[in-house]
Amino acid sequence: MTKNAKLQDWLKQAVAMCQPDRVRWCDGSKAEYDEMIDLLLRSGAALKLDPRRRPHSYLVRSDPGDVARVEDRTFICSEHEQDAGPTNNWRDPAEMKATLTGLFTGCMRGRTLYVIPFSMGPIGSPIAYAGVQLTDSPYVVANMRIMTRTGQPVLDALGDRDFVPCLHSVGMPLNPGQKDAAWPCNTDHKYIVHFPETREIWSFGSGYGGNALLGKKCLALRIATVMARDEGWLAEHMLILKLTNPAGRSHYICGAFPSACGKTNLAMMRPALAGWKVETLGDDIAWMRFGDDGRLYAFNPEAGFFGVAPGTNERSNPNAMTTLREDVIFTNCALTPDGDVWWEEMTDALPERLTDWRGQPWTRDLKTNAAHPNARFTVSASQCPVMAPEWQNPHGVPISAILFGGRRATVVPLVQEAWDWNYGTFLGSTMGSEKTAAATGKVGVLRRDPMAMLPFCGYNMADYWAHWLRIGKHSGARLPRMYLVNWFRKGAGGDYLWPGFGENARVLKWIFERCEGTAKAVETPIGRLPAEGELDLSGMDVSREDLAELLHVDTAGWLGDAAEMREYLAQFGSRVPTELWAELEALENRLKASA
Ligand code: OXD
Ligand code: MN
Repeated sequence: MTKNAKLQDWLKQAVAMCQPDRVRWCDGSKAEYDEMIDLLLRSGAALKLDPRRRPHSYLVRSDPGDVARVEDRTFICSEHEQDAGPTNNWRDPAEMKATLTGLFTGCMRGRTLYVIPFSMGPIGSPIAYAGVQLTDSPYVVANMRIMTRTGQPVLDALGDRDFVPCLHSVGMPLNPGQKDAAWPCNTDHKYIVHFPETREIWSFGSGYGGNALLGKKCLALRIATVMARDEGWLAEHMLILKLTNPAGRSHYICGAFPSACGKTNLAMMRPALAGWKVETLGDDIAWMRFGDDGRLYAFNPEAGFFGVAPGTNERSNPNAMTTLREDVIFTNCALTPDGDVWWEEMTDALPERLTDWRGQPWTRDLKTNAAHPNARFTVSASQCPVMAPEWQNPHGVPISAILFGGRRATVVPLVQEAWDWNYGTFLGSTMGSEKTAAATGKVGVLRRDPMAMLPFCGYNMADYWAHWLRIGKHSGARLPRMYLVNWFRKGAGGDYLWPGFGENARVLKWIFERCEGTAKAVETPIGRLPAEGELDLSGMDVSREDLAELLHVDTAGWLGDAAEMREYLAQFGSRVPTELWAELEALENRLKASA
């Protein structure tokens, strides 16, 4: 299987601590996947959807107390508290290890410990990284097979090299004869823990998404940000897309948006502009390194999509709907009477009757959510009809532009271009977004979410900004252009001013043409905005007033925002790079001069 000494030693220790009844090495095969599904069907966690409607697909219902990432139970245990910074939950690593050792001791009694070797990135790629997850959850095994590359080829490529150990348990041991829960978890003791110096992950008590599929947020973001800082690259919460114009020229674009702000929709967009084409390389995570030509090359370390289902439909994301036709694991969606899934906004008309995500009868007069707002689909990227053929390129693709975007009902215009890398880094560092249901907590509240990395940076956020600024000084760098975008601006009446989805191609077209040097911009105090007539609105129904509002520079709003940014940055004290203070001051001065 493997002669990797670290893996063998670690596994031996984990088995002694967790005391599983059995150990099973996962080979990543289809037969193994089917077996895991069978276990979920027999436990009552999953049900098979009608194969005539949704072939080879399953609906899993989680425990109602285990439905989203738990940011308040996510910890960065660096040696020094300052290295985790004020936006992370810090605990002393030795104390945390002692707590976790207590919790993990005997935690897999009555269960099987599965060993999942996985690769983030194409197996054997010089820029991929391996992890090994130990877990007692068949749901995790099945999902990891979709979301990562797994199995013996990973071990073969690993040889004796280092990997990230990822220990996971649902935290519910079984006594002899004890009946299992359909979705075992430990609602009262959840710990999603990262040790950045030793590059280890320990996760206890949750079986859901980013808490449990440890290759995703834990490895490919939190631990990878630390590796990227030390090795001079970037690990980012970004989609990667390829945009091709009618003449057949292409640019690759990355985009950072907080969870549940439409990254998957943008990555798979069907453009509203004739002749333009978007192809997908990734919808959630991008790793970027400099190539020999000084450009930043990005690749997607994942192999599947773990997307938010509610809001996905033939209008918002027709390519996702095609991707989801078969071979999908759905979690916490509603069930239709004819054995298919349903979620809010999937269809124009509300179904009359459903079974809701908790398994309760639902009728439309109830006015409750039938699917959980953070209901998800897990599906292989290879099923997406618009995957760019180069998405598995082991060296990645050269990035021309980076987008930063959040949900902002006010202030931030549809699009603005940064003059240079430092100002772009400033815009990314101070971006805000109204909170969504992807994590537990109050929806709708504005929070600063730097580069959409607030819950995903494995070290002090101020040091992370310094790292971005350092990347900008890389010798011989030919850096991407940077943009702040906002699809979510609302008018006085509370309606969205911009239709979004495929219409966002109009903004992408302007960005593409900026990269080509053919589109014009106007200078404003906040950046460069599309010059009059430069945004292609052909065939689009947007009023002059709405457009003016979308591209309006709200000086008072920005001055208010800048004051908030100042307060936000101040919490990081002396670690804030001086360049960011300088950018903020210059922005305020430009705004005041124009007021
Ligand atoms: C995700 C998230 O699951 O950001 O991608 O929450
Ligand atoms: Mn995400």
